[in-house]
Amino acid sequence: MVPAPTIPYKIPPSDDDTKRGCADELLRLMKTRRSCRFFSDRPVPRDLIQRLVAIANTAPSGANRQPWRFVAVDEPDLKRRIREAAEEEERISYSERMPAEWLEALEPLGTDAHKPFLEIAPWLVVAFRIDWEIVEGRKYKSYYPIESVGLACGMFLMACHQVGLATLTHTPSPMRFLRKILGGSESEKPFLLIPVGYPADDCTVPDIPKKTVEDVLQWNLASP
Ligand code: IYR
Repeated sequence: MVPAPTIPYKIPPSDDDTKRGCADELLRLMKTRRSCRFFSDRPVPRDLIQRLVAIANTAPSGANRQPWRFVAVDEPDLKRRIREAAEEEERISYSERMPAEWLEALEPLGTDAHKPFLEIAPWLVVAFRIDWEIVEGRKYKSYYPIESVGLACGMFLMACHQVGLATLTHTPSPMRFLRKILGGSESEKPFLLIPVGYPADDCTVPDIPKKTVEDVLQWNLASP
């Protein structure tokens, strides 16, 4: 392949104080984002989901291959089948597959194998990771597919929150059932199941702390 032609890249100028104000405002908003496990059945229009996936689709990706596909599900029968299959896997996970240490780590979240939100949330957006694609008979491998689809999902979550929609990053494990139910080629692996909607009126979330920026940010060399 030859290098693509180039086009100018510019960002609208703003002064540092404007940037500080924007960053502080965005931080204030993002600090209010929580994983939601109690959804309302209030509908969310399909075109909003399309807009949010379009935002996810702007994510950077290995060799610009965009190794993701999002399947948006709102049909009640499909949601019911997804819930049933997820709960079946989760029952085994909670009772047999997850070691005691993992179960202990989940205790503060109060999760169990019961996943009614999979039927109640108006949309289940399933992100698939694409490992390769065949285009006009030629096979194109993905590069850094896990990182890439993770970035796209992160941008999707942030976009949902910005427009006022709640999400959950749900990973019923294993997730093979999602391809069986939703179809797709063997080059696609379920990556994340994201219920999207509004929190139920009586929704609560665990009161758990986050690390501070000082905890997670190192400037230059580690102190000895
Ligand atoms: N998939 C299970 C267990 C679970 C695992 C992790 I790591 C979490 O952060 C939360 C839950 C479930 O969804 O219940």
